[in-house]
Amino acid sequence: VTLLNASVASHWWLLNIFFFLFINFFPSSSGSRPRDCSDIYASGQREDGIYSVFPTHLPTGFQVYCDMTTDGGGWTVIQRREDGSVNFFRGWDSYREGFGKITGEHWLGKSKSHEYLANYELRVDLEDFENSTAFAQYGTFGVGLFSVNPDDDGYPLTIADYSGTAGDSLLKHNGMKFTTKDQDNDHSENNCASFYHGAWWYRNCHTSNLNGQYLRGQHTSYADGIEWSSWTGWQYSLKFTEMKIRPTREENK
Ligand SMILES: [Ca+2]
Repeated sequence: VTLLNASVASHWWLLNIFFFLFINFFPSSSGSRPRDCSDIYASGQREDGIYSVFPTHLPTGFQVYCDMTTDGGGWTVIQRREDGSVNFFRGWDSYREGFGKITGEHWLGKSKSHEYLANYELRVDLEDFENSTAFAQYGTFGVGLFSVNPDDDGYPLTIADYSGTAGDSLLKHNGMKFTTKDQDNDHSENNCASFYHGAWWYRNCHTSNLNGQYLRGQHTSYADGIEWSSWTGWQYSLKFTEMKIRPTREENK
């Protein structure tokens, strides 16, 4: 009996410690939880890794990878390529719901990310096979911002205010809807996603194709790899890409 009581007591003690940590991890008198990595950064976390977020439109929450070290941290990663282990040549439903592993290659999913994209900025980190790095940053980024039903509307891209070292390869996609191999929303007579083996906010067709095939550097085919044309042209498939979002400074708490 004594042993049992001691066990219960120690567990109660542990529970209280846990509760204390939980409350302090998400400091808020209203009990609100982090909507994204920026909120988690503001609560004091400084390590890259997996965290749970609870955007208002998905209160049950889900896991994301947070970049807490690049350019002030607080970035929620929405796309990563790094080794070709995940097939990115997928259809509309996959790109809506997301796929891959949060710790590795993945696409977070537009249904998870679109509603908190108002007043967000986008950073795109790139690396080639000579280990050179570059980045492109956009002060305005949104998907389906002005859509009553973003999925029906094709998740149109809002993008503006470029800065960085990789050059801009996304502004020409401003206003374009997302196209996958099974849903053609582009301005080409073909399906750009099928033609360039990707899924993107294609126009007719692209200056960037970060969901293209993992072709490992120079390739003889045209524009169907992981391309960022202003940095490495249309026949060089990048080794590493990461797209990440963060509230713009005016919106930062
Ligand atoms: Ca078309």
